Amino acid sequence: MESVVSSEIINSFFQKLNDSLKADVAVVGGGPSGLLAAAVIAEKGYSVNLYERNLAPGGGMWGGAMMFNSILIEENVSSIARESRINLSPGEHGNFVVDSVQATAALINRACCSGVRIFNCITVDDLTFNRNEEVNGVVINWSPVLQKGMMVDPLMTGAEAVLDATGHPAEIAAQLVRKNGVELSTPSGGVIGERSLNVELGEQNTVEFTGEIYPGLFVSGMSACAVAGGYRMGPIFGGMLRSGSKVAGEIIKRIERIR
Ligand code: 48F
Repeated sequence: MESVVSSEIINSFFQKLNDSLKADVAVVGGGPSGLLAAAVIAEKGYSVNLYERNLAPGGGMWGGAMMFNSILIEENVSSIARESRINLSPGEHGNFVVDSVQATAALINRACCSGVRIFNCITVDDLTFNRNEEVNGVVINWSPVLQKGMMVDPLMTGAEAVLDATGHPAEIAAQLVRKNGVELSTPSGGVIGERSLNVELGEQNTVEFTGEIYPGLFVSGMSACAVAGGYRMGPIFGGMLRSGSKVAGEIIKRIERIR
């Protein structure tokens, strides 16, 4: 019986890993914007891998603000929230107050139910290029391997579009510029870094700066703000959901264009 249990786990994981080697989309980071983008793209029938460095996807959404586990969502994002089965309670100024644990669990559930292949404990360490110097995949390794600094080579998986949803550090975009000296479609051509906090403009910037910053590489959420020099936002998550929804549409457009 013991070997049967192990065998079923090993077979199902390696089947999933093998199926993931050539996906339509690779999402890096399982915060709110990455989870929503992944779910929306998968719901349209595309294959999506989502890589999350930590044990639990969810990013910075679980803990609310300063670990008070409530967050706000604006009225104009209520339809996305309802589609995602996030429970909304009316707030005082036209916003909704949301339990951050329920909201995070709902986004993870939506991604899982839509067929997104979630790989937790795996870090995206680098990107791959095609002959036209466009991004066409990701380089992955077990998070503990990287955290321990072990000299173990990674594996690669192909994707027609890669989404950097890594939050404040914009890790993948920063890595792309640092290693390859390429120009991004930002005002400076590089990763500008996020500004200090402005709730209103931070929300706007997150959505406005969401999109393709280099052929094959997209940014969403705080990564979009950080890349383009946008304001940091507060514990309001509507912008994250709008960003995820916007980038999903743009990624699908790219895939349809290059096919
Ligand atoms: O930061 P994060 O929650 O991303 P987001 O969608 O949302 C931001 C908000 O949570 C909050 C905020 C709202 O006011 O400012 O911070 O922009 O989640 C990013 C996820 O990416 C993972 C990281 O562990 C986190 O769960 N991640 C970061 N780098 C990598 C990664 C990487 N190289 N490979 C895999 N996962």
